[in-house]
Amino acid sequence: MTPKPQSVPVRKAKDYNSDTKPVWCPGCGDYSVLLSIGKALAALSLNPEDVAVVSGIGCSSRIAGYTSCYGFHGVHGRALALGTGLKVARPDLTVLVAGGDGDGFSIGGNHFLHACRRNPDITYIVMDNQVYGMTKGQPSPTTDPDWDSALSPGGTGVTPFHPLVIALASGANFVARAFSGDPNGTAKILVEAISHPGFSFVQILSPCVTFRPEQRHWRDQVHSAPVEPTDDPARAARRIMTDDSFNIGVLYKGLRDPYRHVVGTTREFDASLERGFVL
Ligand SMILES: Cc1ncc(C[n+]2csc(CCOP(=O)(O)OP(=O)(O)O)c2C)c(N)n1
Ligand code: SF4
Repeated sequence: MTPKPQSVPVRKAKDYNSDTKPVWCPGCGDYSVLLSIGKALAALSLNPEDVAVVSGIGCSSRIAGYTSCYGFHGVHGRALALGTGLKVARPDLTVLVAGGDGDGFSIGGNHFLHACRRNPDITYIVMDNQVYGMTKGQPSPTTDPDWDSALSPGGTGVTPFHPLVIALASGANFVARAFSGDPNGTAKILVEAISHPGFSFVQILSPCVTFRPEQRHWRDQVHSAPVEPTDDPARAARRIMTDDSFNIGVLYKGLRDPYRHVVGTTREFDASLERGFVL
């Protein structure tokens, strides 16, 4: 007798929403990012209890509480440290780390470099709005130098951080740029990011309509990347350095093996060391 095929539960994006209603401003790009994450997890048929969403602090970092997956709303800038530790302890979980450009590239910048370098099999989603939304509009590392605002009169004059290139130089194994206003396109990129081994970094241009209302025009500026992703980090970096910052798509897919913690290889703790430090 032919065995009956196992039925896989068909899930929809909304099955990954928690009962907590988001408090983002109407029109904030982060609503669509939440939708895209749900669509990606549904496309991958992942059970919510097999996924953890880890975040830091910021408007965008609230996302961890808005999914029905395990959520860890951590401290400012430390989401990648938490997410890396979780993946090492529970390699069976799909770990998504999510937050903003302030959380990830200012206070969390050091963790960003070393997460790329360590290459744990996690996906890092940064909702980049080039501003600190939660604390009322200070410039972030990705803000243009001439952005004139009440909190930065005349602009900062400081060269912006280039997260995609820095990720490549630090060893990230997958690099992509997405736009929150295209939830289906973003979901497709997230499916690829989650499925690719190692550290996957997805920068999602996600407008802050309150402090950067001009970002509503991103919709007219974004366009598909004109080339296929490469596995050559130097080529990817050159392309990204010379694009117009609105190229959307998977830009780099590397071949590095992800970090794996091999249980049982840690050396026995040498008690004589501890005795040496006794006062
Ligand atoms: C240690 C610490 N320093 C500063 C803050 C204040 N703070 C909260 S959120 C935030 C920036 C958030 O910006 P971003 O990560 O870009 O997120 P957005 O709100 O724009 O989504 C800052 C500086 C804090 N909560 N903790
Ligand atoms: S302040 Fe900006 S980033 Fe924060 S919820 Fe409002 S629109 Fe979104």
